[in-house]
Amino acid sequence: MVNEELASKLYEIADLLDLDGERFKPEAYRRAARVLEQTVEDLELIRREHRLGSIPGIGEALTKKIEEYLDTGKIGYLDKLRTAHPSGVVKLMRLEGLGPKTARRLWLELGVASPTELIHAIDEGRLSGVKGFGTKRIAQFREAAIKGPNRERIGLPVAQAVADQLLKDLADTGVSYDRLTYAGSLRRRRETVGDLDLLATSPKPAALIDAFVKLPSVESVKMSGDTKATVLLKSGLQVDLRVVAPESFGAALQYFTGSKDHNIQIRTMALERNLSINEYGITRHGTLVRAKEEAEVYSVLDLPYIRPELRENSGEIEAAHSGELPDQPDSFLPSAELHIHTSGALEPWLEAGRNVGLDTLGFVLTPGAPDLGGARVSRSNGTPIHALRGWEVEASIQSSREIPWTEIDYLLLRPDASGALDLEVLDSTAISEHRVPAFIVHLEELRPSPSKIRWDLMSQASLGLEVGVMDDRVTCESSLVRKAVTSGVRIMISSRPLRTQDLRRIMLARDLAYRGWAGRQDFYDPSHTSLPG
Ligand code: DGT
Ligand code: CA
Ligand code: CA
Repeated sequence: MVNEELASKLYEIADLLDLDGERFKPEAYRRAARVLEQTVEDLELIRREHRLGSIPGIGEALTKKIEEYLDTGKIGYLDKLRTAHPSGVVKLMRLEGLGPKTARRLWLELGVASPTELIHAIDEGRLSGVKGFGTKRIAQFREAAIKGPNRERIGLPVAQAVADQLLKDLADTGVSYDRLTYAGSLRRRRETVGDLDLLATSPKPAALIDAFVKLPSVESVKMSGDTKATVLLKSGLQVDLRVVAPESFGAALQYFTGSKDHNIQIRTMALERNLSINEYGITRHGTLVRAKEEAEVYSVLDLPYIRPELRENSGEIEAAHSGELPDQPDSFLPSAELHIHTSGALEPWLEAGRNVGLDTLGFVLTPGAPDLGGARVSRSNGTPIHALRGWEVEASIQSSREIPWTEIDYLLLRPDASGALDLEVLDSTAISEHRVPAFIVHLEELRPSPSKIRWDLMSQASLGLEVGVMDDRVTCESSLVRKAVTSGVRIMISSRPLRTQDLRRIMLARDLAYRGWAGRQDFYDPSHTSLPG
């Protein structure tokens, strides 16, 4: 998506200007980048209509750079900045916990110009005694330099599976703890996860840490202390475990869930009210009041609880303040899974669907698929569960004659074999005449990028968007969901199941959609629609 690509370029400019010690410009670029990230309309379109200047925070100089980027795919100013800085210093800046300001100090004050030089400087003791660099911080620098700038991120569903297994393994050791959960980007349902952050309370912290570092899935122990440990799993994923005091669990959970930007904004708000918030609790007039529950952090600021999925400092605090947060997903359970391809028996699917609380399952008709026959509602074993018949075709079909309209309950439309999604040639008249709900699916197959999705056409033709969670990744970014929702497009969540047990992923799909600001009314729910037949 061109908006996001450009935003990342602006962030890079801001970082490089920070490295130069510029004072106000970096923040101006970051502000503009954030605005672009949240702009629903494609920049190409805005530009064509000469409306770039009307985007808040985008002045004349930035307009020129945006136009340059749209025309040439480059920003000369950024290229100049890139060549003006030693690449090693840029790598320093990208290390975890460093950032441009620290990299600048290391570079100018100590002549350290790369991660390798940083390790040498630390080992020679050249950082000791330097203002602002305590022993702890220096140790973190060294660890970050060894790890290097680019850790690979893993897909949300994989991270969730690893975390579930880890929590189960820890429980199976029999070690005692009271609370144990994950925080960080996994809890925020970010599409990819850098590392896992576990948080616990326990009557015996040391025993819990000990059991944790000895789990069979642990490859090596990077750090192990009284209340905190960091390990590398055999799968390559890093996991931090922190054991905190029970009275501070809520504050710690809020702190380690992040995102960092959200927390900064929350703490700034607190300071304006003469409060200070950290991972232990809330301090008022010099007295620390611990926060056992996370919601206390928000209620002390007179805010409703903001769910982790939204904590990206992308308007959620303002929305909470004005009562405009999307409906919280705990109040609405997923009701349907419409994207099942199977050639096996139906009964195990219906059973599994019922177990995760679904009331409707949709089977995509293909040669060899099970015959639903007249059995539209299965009442065996209690709660009734509806079985629907779907049909999947390429969205670019120009003729709707091949679609067995009278036999199907809904339509799934996917990109064509080349990955293109051409909604202009879609026969939307036929779809609306047959009154069949239709959804765009398999967004993960879209090439080259989703920037060309015509939200206006989708909304006009009442096409819904599939937000799916597959085995190893998600079908689309939540930023795309946000654009869909803003354009009035409804969301159809799917666990993209290959096996019956995959149906459980539907919760993750719901959370991901919520992360894209989809509220209750934005979800497609077949039970609220009268079905034909
Ligand atoms: P990841 O692991 O890259 O997918 O993303 P996160 O958000 O899990 O980041 P991580 O693991 O570095 O830190 C977990 C949370 O801890 C983060 O979201 C906010 C909090 N946190 C960590 N370091 C800092 C920090 O230096 N300042 C602030 N304000 N919060 C931090
Ligand atoms: Ca993390
Ligand atoms: Ca971490």
